[in-house]
Amino acid sequence: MGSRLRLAPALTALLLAAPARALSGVDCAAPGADCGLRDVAVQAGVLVGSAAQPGFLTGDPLYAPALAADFNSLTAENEMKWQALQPSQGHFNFAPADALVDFARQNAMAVRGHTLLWADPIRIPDYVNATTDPASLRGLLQDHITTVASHFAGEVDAWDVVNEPFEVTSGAFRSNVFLDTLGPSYVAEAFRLAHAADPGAKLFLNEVLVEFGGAKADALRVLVQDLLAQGVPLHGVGFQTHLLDPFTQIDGAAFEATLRSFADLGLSLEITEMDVALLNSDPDRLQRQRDTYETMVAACLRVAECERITFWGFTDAHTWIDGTFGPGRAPLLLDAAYARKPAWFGVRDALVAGVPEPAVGLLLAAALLAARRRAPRP
Ligand code: 9MR
Repeated sequence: MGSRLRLAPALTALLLAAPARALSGVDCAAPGADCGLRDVAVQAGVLVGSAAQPGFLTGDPLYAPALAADFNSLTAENEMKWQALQPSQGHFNFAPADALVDFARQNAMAVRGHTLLWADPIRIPDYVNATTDPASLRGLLQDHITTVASHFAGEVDAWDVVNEPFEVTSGAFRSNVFLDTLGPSYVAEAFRLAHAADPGAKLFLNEVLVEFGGAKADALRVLVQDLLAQGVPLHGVGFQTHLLDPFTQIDGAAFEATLRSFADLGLSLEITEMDVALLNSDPDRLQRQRDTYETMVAACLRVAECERITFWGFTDAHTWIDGTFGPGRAPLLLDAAYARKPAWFGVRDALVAGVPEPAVGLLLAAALLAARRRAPRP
């Protein structure tokens, strides 16, 4: 990795707000250094994040300290979704999401907003699904996005504005009340509303199963180009990176090529929801999982526009994979007792390899850039 600077505005903001917490003062690339992932990441010039749930912050004594030790960015796993924030029309409940934002602030973490619009019928409240009059539906969209993005303005540095607009395994738009009522332009409308409510936030399109190229990634690129050509305020693409081992072919070069193809359009990129579910009893599976994490993180670090890596949780004690695929898939970086797995070391090693020499040069540059103020985005 060369000496390119890769300082997301959110990272510089952290350095400005809490330099002592944001910087460990230890050279994490030195042999034997004992650093949390966040300390290595800041020296590599990226943010490293986790999805989190507020119930575990209070209900599991090991959870909060482990979250704060390794991560300098946080995503609400569920609490910023429409269903959670506005379960019935006009009644907003911000308390659980605000608890996560408070935790992030106390621990010098950035916050990713997830997500203003995940329009799948089972992910959206019934009163929205039932609104098939275009003007009324537009009104709901405007109310929701404006209220939510305004509420979190200044706290959330990046929003997944639209999550998973496509079918899971193809580049066809997924049917939902917005597509069916307003047509595909609902995507552009959501971005414009988000930008009007929080002009300082980076706005992302977030998709699944586009990491290694192919027809769905091609379709996403076409959609992105189309939005940019219309002047839609779209600033980034999120690669969810939910991987299954061993059925997914992990190809770091293909991931890098995909990232570059979007970077070439002038976009920021992030890994937004990474986990690697184990599916068999191969004795080497923890090592393979480590390799998968290392390969994907290293690919992100090779692309200057790839600014943040977020995992979909951090301990095998709490993962959506158990509920969806059954127990025993152990997809995350720490085991259920919060001990570091080989996967943790795979991420650490990829981050260490991404620290430019000498690290101090990056830190000085960070301090300079920290003076830059958060300005509205085009
Ligand atoms: O992990 C999340 C799980 O707890 C929720 O029940 C589910 C539905 O809201 O969403 C899961 O997170 C998803 C994310 O929001 C979007 N990409 C896929 C994630 C895993 O399903």
